[in-house]
Amino acid sequence: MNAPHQIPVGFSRTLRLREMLQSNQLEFLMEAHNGLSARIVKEAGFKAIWGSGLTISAQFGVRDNNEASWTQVVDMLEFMADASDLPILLDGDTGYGNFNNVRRLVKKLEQRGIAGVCIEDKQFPKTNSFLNGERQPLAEMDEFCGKIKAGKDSQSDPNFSIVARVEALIAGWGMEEALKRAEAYRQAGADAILIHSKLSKPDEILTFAREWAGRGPLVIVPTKYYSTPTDVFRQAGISTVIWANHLLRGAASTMQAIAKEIHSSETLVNVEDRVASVNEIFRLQDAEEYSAAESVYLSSASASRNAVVLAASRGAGLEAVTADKPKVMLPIAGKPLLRRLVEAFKKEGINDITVVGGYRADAIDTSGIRLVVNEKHEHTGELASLACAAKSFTADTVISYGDLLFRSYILRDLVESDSDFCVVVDSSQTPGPGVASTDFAYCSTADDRALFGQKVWLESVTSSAGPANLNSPQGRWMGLLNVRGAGRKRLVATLGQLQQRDDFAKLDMAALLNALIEAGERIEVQYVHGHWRGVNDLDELRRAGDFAHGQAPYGSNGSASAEAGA
Ligand code: SPV
Ligand code: MG
Repeated sequence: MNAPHQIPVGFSRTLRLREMLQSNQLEFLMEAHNGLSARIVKEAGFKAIWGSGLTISAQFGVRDNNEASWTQVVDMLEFMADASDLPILLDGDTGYGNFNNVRRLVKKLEQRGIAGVCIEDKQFPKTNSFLNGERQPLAEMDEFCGKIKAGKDSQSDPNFSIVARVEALIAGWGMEEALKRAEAYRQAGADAILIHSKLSKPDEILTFAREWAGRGPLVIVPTKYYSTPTDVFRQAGISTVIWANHLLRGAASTMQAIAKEIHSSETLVNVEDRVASVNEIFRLQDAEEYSAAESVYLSSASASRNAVVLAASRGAGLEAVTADKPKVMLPIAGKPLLRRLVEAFKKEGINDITVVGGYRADAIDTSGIRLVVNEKHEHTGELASLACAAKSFTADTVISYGDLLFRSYILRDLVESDSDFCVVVDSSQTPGPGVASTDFAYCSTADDRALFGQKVWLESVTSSAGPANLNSPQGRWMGLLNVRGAGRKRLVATLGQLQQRDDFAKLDMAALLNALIEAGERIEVQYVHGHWRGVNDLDELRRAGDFAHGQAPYGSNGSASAEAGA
């Protein structure tokens, strides 16, 4: 048979525990009492766990007298088995009843991935062995043999282990009785014998081991004779040592000290550096796996998303109404533009919203958003503002002008795009007198109903930084860009390269789109035909009010027809 350290972790937990019990070298089980401690035992390097009756009952705040029901114990074991892939040997007390209860226990433990159970020859309900030892009634030996047989007969995995615990020394019945019982339990089918002693010296255990003479694996619990060098157990031919309760005791003394300190000092400052960080708790809970799974399994609509809103400008052409506030705080049908935009994002489940303010940033309503300020807004353009929000690209991100009003399907369709970059282009807008010449979009194909389902790609956008090109564009870029997945990193890199340019302060979003295209990125175009408004002058501000009224829910004062026909 292989030595246990050669058993690959992928092997079943039952086999791993069985191998430990049977190996020629001394093995160790470490106590755990819940999922967190089970994880900690595994990380410390132990190969198996002792599911201690004392510590599981203590962490529930009840006594080690079967006050917690056996199903409550088994539920806790399930958390432990989930938190750690180590084999668990349950301290099953007396088996929680007669032979029939043991049969059901074994079945339930197997179903929950527990590797074995230790049952002791006392009477139900038991008392901890270190309390009133002499008054602890032992079970009748034959009856206990029946329990062992019943357990062995009911296991379906041949490697599930049943350890028989002899309490004769604890109850003061003497060595001869202990040896007699151990032999009977061995013959009844026990996979190992746990011989327990409450003396502060290992004398009883060593005598027992000598007399036992290797008839089967011996397990010990040196809680009381803890000062014995571990090599003494090795030389005595002990199979397995159980460190039975030390994590719970360590947790209790630490919790007592911390509770006392915080209570008396009324501050956390003295304890913060002496306790595990919150991040360490997240790590022990495997929070990282959750985030990874989220990106695989959450539908793109509900995955976490960010928005960055460019809102630094006062608005050329709006000076008359922006003396005390930036353009995004102008009320449209009674509600500021920015609030309408934030509501549109929230409706799409986009709750992490960074707004880059500049002019009169102090007047921006910051509820539900994170405000960052482009301090140099007077002398810089859109990309300088976007760079202020570079830290916000922690998830798929929608970058938006701050002065947009739009029908909700536009944002929904944009974030559902599976392209790394996607923009919305309004094919109803063409250059003309009184229309700003920037943001006109040249696309691989013009808008056409026959396009449905085919992808269209952006080829360039007119930018204040580039040569004017008004040769029949296919529409106007609305000021919405979605960046997803690996595209985020590439966008930040391109932005970084543009920052090296002398004219960076003057660059607009269109310059970024053009730089991405020049770098070989494919930017998907989603066409719309109206259904949105930008606000660049007083006339557009008035029309935005009409549009907003047309968007108001039925039954409110808005008219449903005002936005029709865009
Ligand atoms: C336990 O850990 O619950 C045990 C060992 O049974 S002892 O407390 O030493 O009895
Ligand atoms: Mg116990």
